[in-house]
Amino acid sequence: MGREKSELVRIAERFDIEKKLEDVVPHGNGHINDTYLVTCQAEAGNTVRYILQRMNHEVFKDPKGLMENVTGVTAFLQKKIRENGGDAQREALNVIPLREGGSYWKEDDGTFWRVYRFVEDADSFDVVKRPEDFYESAVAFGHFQKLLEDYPAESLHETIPNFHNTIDRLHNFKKAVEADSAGRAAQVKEEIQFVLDREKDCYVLCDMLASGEIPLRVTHNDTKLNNIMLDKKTGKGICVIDLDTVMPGSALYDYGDSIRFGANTGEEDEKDLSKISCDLELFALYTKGFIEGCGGSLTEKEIRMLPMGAKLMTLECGMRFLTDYLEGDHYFKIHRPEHNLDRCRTQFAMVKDMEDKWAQMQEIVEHYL
Ligand code: ADP
Ligand code: GN1
Ligand code: MG
Repeated sequence: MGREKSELVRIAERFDIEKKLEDVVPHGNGHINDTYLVTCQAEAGNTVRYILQRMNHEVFKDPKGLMENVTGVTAFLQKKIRENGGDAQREALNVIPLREGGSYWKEDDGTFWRVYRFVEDADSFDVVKRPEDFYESAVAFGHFQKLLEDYPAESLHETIPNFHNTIDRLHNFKKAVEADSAGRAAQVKEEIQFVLDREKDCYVLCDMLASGEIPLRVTHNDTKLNNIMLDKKTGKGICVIDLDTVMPGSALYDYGDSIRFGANTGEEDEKDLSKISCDLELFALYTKGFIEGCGGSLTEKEIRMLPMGAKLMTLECGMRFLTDYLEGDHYFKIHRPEHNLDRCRTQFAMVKDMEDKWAQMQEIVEHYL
């Protein structure tokens, strides 16, 4: 992250936070933004914490539009939470405005910054430690989508165009193979072939959305387990975070991306591929929780397609990691030279395992039809 603490303090103090700032430290394991935890002392003597984030404007080319989405969606969620008797300061993200007004700060160096209230007494996990946590995350992600059912979708900016357009991702992948700008293609022939063998799959969800067979909804689009805060006391999914990609999409994206990350028996960047598989118990638990959380809003076709959602989101993510590796690692943060390649390999191993378990996955889902 490489920023001086004094610089971070100066940026944080532009926002309407408690006056006595005590510390700013790097926080979390996101692949996109730079995240910091800000600790302040309130006048009453209690500690108040915030999240300071540098938005990645290479990834999100329109930070203004992005923040319009975030302020719109969080205000909408807060209103619904209040109407249902909930705590809107905790159950939705709260954007802390600038002292001078506005939801984000642009530094002279062209970087973009924002501050959220820190969701206290809650954890976000990088791996499933207890199956019930995964179940609760499913209920919360399903419910999140249900809450946004009547959000005015036309008002949302497309923060990353074609984000889960798997056909477009496939085209970009092929371009990256062709260009081979980092000179790495020869070294990953097997991985390239893995995608080419599954080209047809890449069309399935896009075609169904285009024909209207499955509906376009307002979705989160980045539903990995560390994008939800689980209440330390109750274990419930208290707050969905990382709202940068809330856009029109398919319920199958949200469901699928959670399975991709959380139902994997290994970590996203595990080097030992014998540790990677799709845990069918976790798959079944998440399926149950997500369908419940969606509160009856999923169509029969969507439920039938859940296994395909899981497989395609995993294939797509692996293809994105491989594309980034081929292009010289400019998109996802990496912490070692072959990090993106390792990530790609876990995703493809997960896809392969899902293919082997396809009949069982379908059987689990059919239970809900
Ligand atoms: P990225 O887009 O880089 O993934 P996130 O918004 O997901 O960034 O933030 C990274 C991590 O910081 C999250 O996984 C979570 O652990 C933590 N985090 C982010 N926002 C909050 C918040 N409001 N309260 C508590 N923790 C948060
Ligand atoms: C990124 O931002 P983060 O770390 O929650 C990425 C997702 C990928 C994920 C893979 C905006 O999520 O699409 O599925 O990494 N987010 C963006 O771990 O590209
Ligand atoms: Mg995140």
